[in-house]
Amino acid sequence: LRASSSESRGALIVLEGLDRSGKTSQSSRLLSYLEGLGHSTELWRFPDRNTSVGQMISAYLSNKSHLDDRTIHLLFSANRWEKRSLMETQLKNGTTLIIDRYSYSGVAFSSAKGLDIEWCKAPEVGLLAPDIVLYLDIPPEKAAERGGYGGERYEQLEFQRKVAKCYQAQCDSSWKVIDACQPIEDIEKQLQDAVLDHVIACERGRPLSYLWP
Ligand code: DGP
Ligand code: NA
Ligand code: NA
Repeated sequence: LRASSSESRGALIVLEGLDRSGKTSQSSRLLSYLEGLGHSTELWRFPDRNTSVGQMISAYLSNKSHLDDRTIHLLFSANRWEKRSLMETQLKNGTTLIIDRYSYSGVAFSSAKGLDIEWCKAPEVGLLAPDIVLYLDIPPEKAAERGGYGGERYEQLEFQRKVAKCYQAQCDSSWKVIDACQPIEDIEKQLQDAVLDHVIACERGRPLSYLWP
């Protein structure tokens, strides 16, 4: 007899970092790696701009609309909540999810505006907790030098400096911090090494947990 807590599932892998830290391209490489090993894997991102909430967020980020800081905070959170049940279904189906940004972005970007960190964390309570947070660590100045800041609302050096501090405030020993200034292939390899044990532990029945663990 197997307890339900020992059922096989996919892993929830989160990538975090400043804008231009390389999350998006590394997420794709990680997807190819895990698929290549035969693990059912999907790549998601937040904000998910395809939902109606996501379209409101997208309009805000591109400065086409203006919303109160707490209002937009709650919309970003709602955008994660609207995907929560599908997330759980997929994980229980055995699919590993790589997620480009999650609740830690929510807390970092809003507390960087001066909102209270506990207030920022509250609406995330009960979302699924990641099995591993991979933080692509880059000095804000280096990220800005990479260019390709697309001109969205938060893509400014001064603000990204504050966001970096707010990520640091959340970072603990459960995060895997990776120097994002290294060559792309080195980062890729370190991410691969960091996730594999978690994918296997989840396949062997590590129970799901919930924010904030
Ligand atoms: P991206 O699509 O990853 O470039 O994200 C768009 C921007 O939104 C980026 O500057 C990070 C920011 N962001 C992502 N998630 C959240 C969130 O939950 N809250 C806030 N305030 N900002 C977020
Ligand atoms: Na961006
Ligand atoms: Na995102």
